[in-house]
Amino acid sequence: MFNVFIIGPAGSGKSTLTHSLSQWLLAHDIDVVRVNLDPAVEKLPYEPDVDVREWVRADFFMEKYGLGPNGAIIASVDYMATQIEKIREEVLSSGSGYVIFDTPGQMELFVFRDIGEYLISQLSEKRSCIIFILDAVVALRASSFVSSLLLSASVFYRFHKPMINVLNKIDFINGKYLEKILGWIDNPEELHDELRKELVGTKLELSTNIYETIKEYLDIFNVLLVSAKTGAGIDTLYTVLQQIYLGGEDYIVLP
Ligand SMILES: Nc1nc2c(ncn2[C@@H]2O[C@H](COP(=O)(O)OP(=O)(O)OP(=O)(O)O)[C@@H](O)[C@H]2O)c(=O)[nH]1
Ligand SMILES: [Mg+2]
Repeated sequence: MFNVFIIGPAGSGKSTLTHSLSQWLLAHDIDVVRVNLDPAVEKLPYEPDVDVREWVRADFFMEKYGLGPNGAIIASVDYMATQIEKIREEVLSSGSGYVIFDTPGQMELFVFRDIGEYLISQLSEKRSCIIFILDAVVALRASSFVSSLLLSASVFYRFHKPMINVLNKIDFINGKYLEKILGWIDNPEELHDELRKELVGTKLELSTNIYETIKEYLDIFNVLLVSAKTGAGIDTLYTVLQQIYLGGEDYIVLP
C-alpha cells in the first residue's frame, strides 16, 4: 500500500484532486482506495471507499453540544482519534495499491494540532507521502505565493514526510499569470524582484528574510502544476509519486 495524504488550505481542491487522481489511477489499472477524513463535508465529488463520517460527523457535535462549525471540527477530529483502530482496519481491508486520504477543509484544525499528527502517523503505512496543494488563484500575488509556500513549509516541518507541492487550478488562471508564477518557481530571484515592487518598509525587510528561507525551500521542493478539474499535470504527479514510492521515506528531494 502507498498512502497519499492530500493536505491544503480550505477550498484549494483537496477533494477534487482525490477524485481526479483516483480516476487517473483507475484508468491506468492501478488499484486505489479513497478515504474521506473530513467529518464536516456534505458532498464529495467522488464515492469514498472509507468514510470517516461513518464514525463521526461534525453536525452531530454542533447539534448535541451547541458548538460552532470550527469547535465541532475540533471535537470531531478528537473523537476520530478514539476510533482510529476501526478506521485503520477498514482502510487495510478495503484494497491495495494507492490509498488517497482527503483531509478536512479547515487544515489548521487538523494539521497544526497534535491530534492531527497522531492520526496521520496511525494511518501511515511504511510507504506514505503528502501532496500539499497551493491554490493558483491565491498565488497570483508574489506575497501571497510566499505565504502559501510558508504554509507548505510548516506542513513539512510538522510531518517530515516526503512531500510534493502542487499548484492547483491552473486551468482557471490566465496564461500570462501562469508564466509569471512559473518564473518565480524556476528562478526565485524573479520572485524577489516582484516582492520588492509589491512591498515597502518593514514589510519588505521582513519579506527579504522570509524570501531567503523560501528560496532554499524551492531548491529542495519542486512545485508541480496541475488542474484537478481538467486532469492536466496528473500524469507528471503520478511519475513523482512513483519516484517517492520506489525511493522510500528518505526520498525528500524532488528532481
Ligand atoms: N477551475 C478549477 N476549479 C477547481 C479545481 N480544483 C477544485 N476546483 C473547485 O474549487 C472548489 C473547491 O474544491 P474542493 O475540491 O471542494 O476543495 P477542498 O480543498 O476539498 O475544499 P474543503 O474541503 O472545503 O477545504 C470547487 O468548486 C471545485 O470545483 C481546478 O483544478 N480548477
Ligand atoms: Mg474537501
